[in-house]
Amino acid sequence: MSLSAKDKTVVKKFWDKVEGKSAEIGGEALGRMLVAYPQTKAYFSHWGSDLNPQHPMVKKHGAVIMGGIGKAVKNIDDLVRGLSALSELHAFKLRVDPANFKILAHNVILVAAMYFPADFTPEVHVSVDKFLQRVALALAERYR
Ligand code: HNI
Repeated sequence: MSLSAKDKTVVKKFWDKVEGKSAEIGGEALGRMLVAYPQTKAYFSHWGSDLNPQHPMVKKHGAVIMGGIGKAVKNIDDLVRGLSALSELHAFKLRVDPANFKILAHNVILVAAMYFPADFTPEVHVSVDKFLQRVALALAERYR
């Protein structure tokens, strides 16, 4: 399932569109993940017990996560290397179950589509989905 040259072009172009709204999109994606997949809340319990999507830390961290996605776009030709430090952090320090990367990827693509419905053509959908699955895989790389 490697990314084709066309996938990479499509992802970069869509990211150029999305980047300006990425903090908002990330906050909403993270907030939705915590509501729709409540098992993911366990990792953020240090932010307090009332982890609703409006929580300022959720909004703030949404921007941080999208910074990670932006880094992935920049390293699209070698995601494993580009995301290696982030993978190590999630594996050994944060101890996030890597199954959750796919769950967050799903929420990110969903919210990006909500924000940019006209740009989110089937062609964009397939390439961005492939890209985010590769990001999830690259983030799981150091779990061994
Ligand atoms: Ni994640 C911290 C990027 C998925 C739980 N995460 C980060 C940071 C980045 C980041 C960037 C900040 C690193 C630093 O401080 O140097 N995370 C990403 C990306 C994805 C992802 C790109 C997937 C697309 N993280 C997840 C998932 C979970 C998760 C799925 C849990 C369900 N991440 C965390 C936690 C932290 C974190 C917890 C630390 C939060 C804190 O308190 O600062």
